[in-house]
Amino acid sequence: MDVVYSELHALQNGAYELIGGQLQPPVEKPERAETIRAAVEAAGFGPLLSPESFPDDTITRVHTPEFVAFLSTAWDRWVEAHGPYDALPLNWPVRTFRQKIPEAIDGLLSYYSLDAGTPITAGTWKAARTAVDVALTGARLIQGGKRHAFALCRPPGHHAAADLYGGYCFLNNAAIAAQYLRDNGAAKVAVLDVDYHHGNGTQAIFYDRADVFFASVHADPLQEYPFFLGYADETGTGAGEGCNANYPLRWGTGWETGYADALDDACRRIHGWGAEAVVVSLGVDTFEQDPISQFKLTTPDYTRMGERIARLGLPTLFVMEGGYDVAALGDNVVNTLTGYLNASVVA
Ligand code: SP5
Ligand code: ZN
Repeated sequence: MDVVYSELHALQNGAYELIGGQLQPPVEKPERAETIRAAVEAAGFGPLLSPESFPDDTITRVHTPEFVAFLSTAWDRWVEAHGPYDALPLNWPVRTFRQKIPEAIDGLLSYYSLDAGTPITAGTWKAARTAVDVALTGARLIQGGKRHAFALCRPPGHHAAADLYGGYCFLNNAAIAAQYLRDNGAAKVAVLDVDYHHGNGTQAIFYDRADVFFASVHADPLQEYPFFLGYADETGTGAGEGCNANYPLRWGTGWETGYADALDDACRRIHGWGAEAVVVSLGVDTFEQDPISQFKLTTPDYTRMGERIARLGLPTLFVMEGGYDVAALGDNVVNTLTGYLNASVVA
């Protein structure tokens, strides 16, 4: 399986994350992508391909031009105002506030963000922009006839909406890849999101559309971040009614205790809908030892996950999302891809 990777991911390297009331080193750190790259190479996956450059209009098919302009200039404006420290928002336009776009950089961070856990640093734009190229290079391989590819994206993307960043995500790599597949020949594309957290950004981007099906298996937002989207009654709207499927699962869920059944149902829905290709938002933060998560998947369970995805029988682009137990990340990703490959039926 081709693997697309760029070392420029390391340009995203925040100093701190506010987590549980403490400033700690971020869990979303460069070692994540490096350990995955080493593991997939050691497991014989490859070749390791560098990303091609894609134009900005692939991004603005999914994100607003204003948001892209903000992200690409935010660091310089922040440094001018405050100095070279991680750029973080401090308040949000929640209930009772107006949705105005402010002038000051602090206000812009507030307007365009959904949390304070996602630092914008000197290298954020370059890293996020490159992750899009990584995803699109994978999408182009699929569009060109490959049955599968792995886009080793970092930073991740699935929390980013048309004009929102957060959850360690800036640009929605998987959504941009799905849109690219739509724009280059596939009439119906599914996104299957198996990250522990609900893919609120991807859902929001495609919520009113009948040409992209979004299915997500994730921790119940009553208990878990991002809290305000990802419920089972979110089924799509307008033309997109029936094209969104959420599987919220309670803390403590394991493979045999709800996860496998939810994944199976999500895959059935994607198959029944008639997807021509699937983009998998591959987060492995469902792992039992993940430092910020409460599911109980084990390393062997990821082999089963890959096998189930393979039984869709669809051209498949894996796009890396979350997963924070660096010691096990490599094995969990390799098992997913190996399970997929060993079970895939060549059409
Ligand atoms: C891509 C992705 O996986 N983003 C996840 C962003 C989650 N950020 C909030 C984390 C809050 C963790 N709270 C639990 C702490 C347990 N010690
Ligand atoms: Zn996650």
